[in-house]
Amino acid sequence: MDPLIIACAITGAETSVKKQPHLPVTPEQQGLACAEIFAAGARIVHLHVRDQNGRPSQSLRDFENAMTEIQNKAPEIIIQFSTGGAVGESFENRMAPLNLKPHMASLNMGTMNFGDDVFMNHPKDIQKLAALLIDQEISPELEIYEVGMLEAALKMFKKDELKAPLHFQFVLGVPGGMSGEVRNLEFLLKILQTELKPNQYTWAVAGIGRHEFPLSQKAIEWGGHVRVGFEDNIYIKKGQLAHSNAQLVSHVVELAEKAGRSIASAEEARVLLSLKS
Ligand code: KMH
Ligand code: ZN
Repeated sequence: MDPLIIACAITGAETSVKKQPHLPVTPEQQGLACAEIFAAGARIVHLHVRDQNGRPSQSLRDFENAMTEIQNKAPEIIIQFSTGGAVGESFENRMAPLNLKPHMASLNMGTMNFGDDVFMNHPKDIQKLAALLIDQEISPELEIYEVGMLEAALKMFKKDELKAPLHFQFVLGVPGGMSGEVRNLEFLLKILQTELKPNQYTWAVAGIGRHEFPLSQKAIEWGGHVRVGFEDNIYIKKGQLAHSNAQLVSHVVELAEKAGRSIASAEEARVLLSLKS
């Protein structure tokens, strides 16, 4: 089995400092968090940033400030920008920070209810962003919240609007998408295995809330990769807040060690994901 790539979504757009006091929101805090998660075993940071008032931001300047700190404190980490931002952000704003040329960027594969909101991803915008990422050699991570989005990604691949190797992130447990039951991951993987050749894709799972570690365990066992972090889950165990993103990463490393799966080095992660930049 390939070594395990752990990604960490350190901040997100929906998590608040009120709910998780250790949430990194300033560029300095995000740089420090990246040094800690990298030391713990994470190789990718999925990055949302905040403005000076702690509000979700898609401003290029805010991304630049965070990126500078991250590159100083964790020079080897793979930086993946969120292009999802916060619900309600215009697609134009969501794409703007890509001028900074991160290694990777998320590409959300469809529109969905997102809790009490609607997370808009118009097909035309998805196509436009996919083309931009290919052109700029920024590797897309395909964010899949339900099966229709996987079908949409496969259709785009067949039309050559997405290129192999594809990297899928199954984000399971968002109210409005598929729930975080293991059977849902199994179902999605069956489709991947039917439709694609093994060398055409890699996959990871991000379980929301209490689903984070049970789904991580399955990804470790089944040859996938894992995302954890305060964007998805703020607890280390039921009712106990995690004291850092790195604590969540360390827990996954322990699960991998118990299962006999090695952790990818930064270089191995770059090769497994065929990163160009
Ligand atoms: N904040 C969510 C509405 C992404 O980063 O690409 C969307 C999100 C996805 O977090
Ligand atoms: Zn995100």
